[in-house]
Amino acid sequence: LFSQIPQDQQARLAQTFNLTMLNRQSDPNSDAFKQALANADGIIGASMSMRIDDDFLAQTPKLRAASTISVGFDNYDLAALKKHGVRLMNTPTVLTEGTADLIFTLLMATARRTVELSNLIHAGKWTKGITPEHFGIDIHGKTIGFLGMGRIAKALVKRAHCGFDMNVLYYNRSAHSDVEQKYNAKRLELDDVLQQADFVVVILPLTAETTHLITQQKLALMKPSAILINGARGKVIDQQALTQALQNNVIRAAGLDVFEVEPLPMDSPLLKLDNVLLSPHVGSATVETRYAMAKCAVDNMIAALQDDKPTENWVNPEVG
Ligand code: 8YV
Repeated sequence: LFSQIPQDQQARLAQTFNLTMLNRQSDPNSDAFKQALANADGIIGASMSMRIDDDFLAQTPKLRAASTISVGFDNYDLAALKKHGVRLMNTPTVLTEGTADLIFTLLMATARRTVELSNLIHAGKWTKGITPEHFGIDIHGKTIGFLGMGRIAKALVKRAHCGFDMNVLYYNRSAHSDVEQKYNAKRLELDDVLQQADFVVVILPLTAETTHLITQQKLALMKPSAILINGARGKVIDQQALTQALQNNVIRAAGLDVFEVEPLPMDSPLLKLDNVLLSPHVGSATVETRYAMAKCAVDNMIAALQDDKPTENWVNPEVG
């Protein structure tokens, strides 16, 4: 186990398996760590910063299943998993609504400058009326553009269209007639979404094609009044280019839950900017959602190792 898993879920695993906790504090060079990997039939919950690649899998000769406590699996090398015959399962669905809640929270708080204004009161600076320099921007009735149209994007479209009367655009490899019919969403080319949207929300998986999809040139296409929200992976955006765009007011503001390097280094220039709202990769971090994710990951592992059944969350069915 590479993550904290609730006691009742550990107990389910312990009925069949011998469990070893290997967390961020574990020394990867220690004998105990190496021994645990050498004996592992399954691993649960490797963190985003840990790459499960050929080198890692060379240390796990018995491994048959990996169960990540996340929807994203960009830290797993699918070719290496295939080579070593390791099934990979993830936890989509259970985190969809909770993650959409957080992303919409970031959008609203960035637009209305909630944290900045709260900090102003805490700093004892609310001594006279609030002036236009502190005003936010409207959310309702604006145009929102999604980069990606998976489950989380759809949960966001519902919030934006039904709750805030927003006009919905999206950029995605394939068309999604459900959101087009139900919420009048329009599928456009990337540049058109960037040019037309008041809010751009990045919510697509990190792949070779989406790495640095948002460059300095792409940021320059956005309206100077627009807000960029990233709830996907930091590497989808060239963070240096984004920092410069925020410094030079190429766009109005950004709300970021994910970063190119996590935790965000303390010397990051983003920390000096007022027009960026930061959250520490907490899209799925609620009591209810994290419990559901851990349970789903345990269900996946039991299905793979104990029942030898494919699960609907099996992401690499090419591994037989
Ligand atoms: C992480 C996430 O799982 O699901 C994902 O892809 O990014 C998050 O929900 C969470 O930060 C735990 O690593």
